[in-house]
Amino acid sequence: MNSLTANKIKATTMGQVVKINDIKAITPNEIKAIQNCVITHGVCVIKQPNLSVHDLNKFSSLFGENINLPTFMTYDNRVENEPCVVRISNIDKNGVLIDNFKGAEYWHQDGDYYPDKKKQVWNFLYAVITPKTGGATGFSDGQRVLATLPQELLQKIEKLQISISLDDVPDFKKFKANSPNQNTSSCVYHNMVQQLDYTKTKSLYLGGLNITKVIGYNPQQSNQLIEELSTYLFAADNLYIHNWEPGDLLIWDNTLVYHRSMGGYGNEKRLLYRIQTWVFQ
Ligand SMILES: O=C(O)CCC(=O)C(=O)O
Ligand SMILES: [Fe+2]
Repeated sequence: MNSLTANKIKATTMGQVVKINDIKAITPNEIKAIQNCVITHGVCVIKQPNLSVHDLNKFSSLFGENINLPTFMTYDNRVENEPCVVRISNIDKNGVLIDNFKGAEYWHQDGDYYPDKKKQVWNFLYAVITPKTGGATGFSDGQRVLATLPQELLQKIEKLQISISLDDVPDFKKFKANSPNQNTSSCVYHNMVQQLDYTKTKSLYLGGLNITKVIGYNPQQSNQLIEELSTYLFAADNLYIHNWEPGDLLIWDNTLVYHRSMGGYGNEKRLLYRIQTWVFQ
């Protein structure tokens, strides 16, 4: 494991930079260390210039089963011949700039719309073109935040569940309208505070904050509680904002951290490749 060191990004439990010499020649020990890093710190950053889409696909499949998403969940921007790789970009599949693109500019947890075991999704996001202004990705620490909540609030939410519907996800709605035959889902339910088999600590799980509903609460009570929790979740010291450089690879566990595009890049070009993986346990 000589080639791998992990450096704290800032003083939260979240986010570590992991150095590996060559991702294409990764060793079992290095894989284990990256797994531990993501599970402990939620997000891990690897600097790895010139990674091909094919190499990225191969790399992420070492950690789980790469997900072949239905088209309406891909911004209709899948990479040709690599069905599990999606362009997170304001450049469409024909190379045309999408004016004023604002995908993913809200706090969410990918996979919240799957039933409980299936929501254990890791994202692999790799930067190819980064804008000069804006275009960062923000993360909020769902593990650390629990320690910052007042005891009474923690006790209350430990008994609560949320519901999420795939039909409500803002980024999917537009594409779903164009493909009415794609399967739609009913609601799924999750504990608001959870401990997964493979993680070391509990985390606060709200899913996409703009679509989550607290079970047993009316819409106003539900929104009020989400707002109260948001003040802790999005406190400055519970955040990590990643300013991308080409060649950065970020890996995160969607059950442990929240993420969003921070936007602000106007019509400057931005191109990231993303793979989602159902993590092996
Ligand atoms: O564009 C970003 O910064 C985040 C994209 C996103 O939500 C994702 O990769 O799942
Ligand atoms: Fe996302």
